[in-house]
Amino acid sequence: MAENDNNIKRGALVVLEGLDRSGKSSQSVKLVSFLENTGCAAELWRFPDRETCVGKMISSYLANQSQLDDHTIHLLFSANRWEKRSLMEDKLKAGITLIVDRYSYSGVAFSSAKGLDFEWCKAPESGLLNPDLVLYLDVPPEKAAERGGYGGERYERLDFQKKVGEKYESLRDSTWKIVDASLPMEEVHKQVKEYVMECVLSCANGKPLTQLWLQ
Ligand code: DGP
Repeated sequence: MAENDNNIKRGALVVLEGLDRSGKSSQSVKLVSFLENTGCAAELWRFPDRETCVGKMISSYLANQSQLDDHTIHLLFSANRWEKRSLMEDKLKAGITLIVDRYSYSGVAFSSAKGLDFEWCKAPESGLLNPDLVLYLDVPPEKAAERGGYGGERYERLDFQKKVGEKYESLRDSTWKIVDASLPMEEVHKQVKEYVMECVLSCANGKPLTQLWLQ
């Protein structure tokens, strides 16, 4: 599949970000089945990956079953992405598109919303794979809080989610695609799949794989 390191024909790394209950997980599932139906190899990934040893520690923390220092849990979330980095690279190079529900941007937004230094939060993410597309599902925190199941985990508090939203704004750049996630699910899906198809085609034609936040 590789032509050379700078211009490889490969799968796309697509990341969905947004507040808790913004609809990322539902849209990720719909996207993967849409891509599969069009004959495009795709897999659904999510971070944190709660199946690994590190992921189990994160899961216990999120369920308020364990307490950890804010810096420590930040580094665990990052380690959880690092432990999957080489597998992600192999899949992309094998032509598989990865639809990833949360990535490094969640890491920085959630931890800096707790008061940790923004640049410190970015540092351990540097060198992970750079997404080809970041889709931000934009929903007012009040509306997200009305959605089913809210409040079950550590970070699902309205005041905190408002801060997370502000941090996401600081992280956004002009390449992010912002989707109004207050719209009906099918309307959101329509917009999301248009962005994704364009991205998938450009990666299939050959695009360098780059690293996140390297100077
Ligand atoms: P989810 O499985 O997508 O519902 O995510 C679980 C919670 O963890 C959610 O409130 C967002 C938060 N989260 C996800 N990734 C990170 C991260 O890297 N760092 C921190 N501090 N929180 C994260």
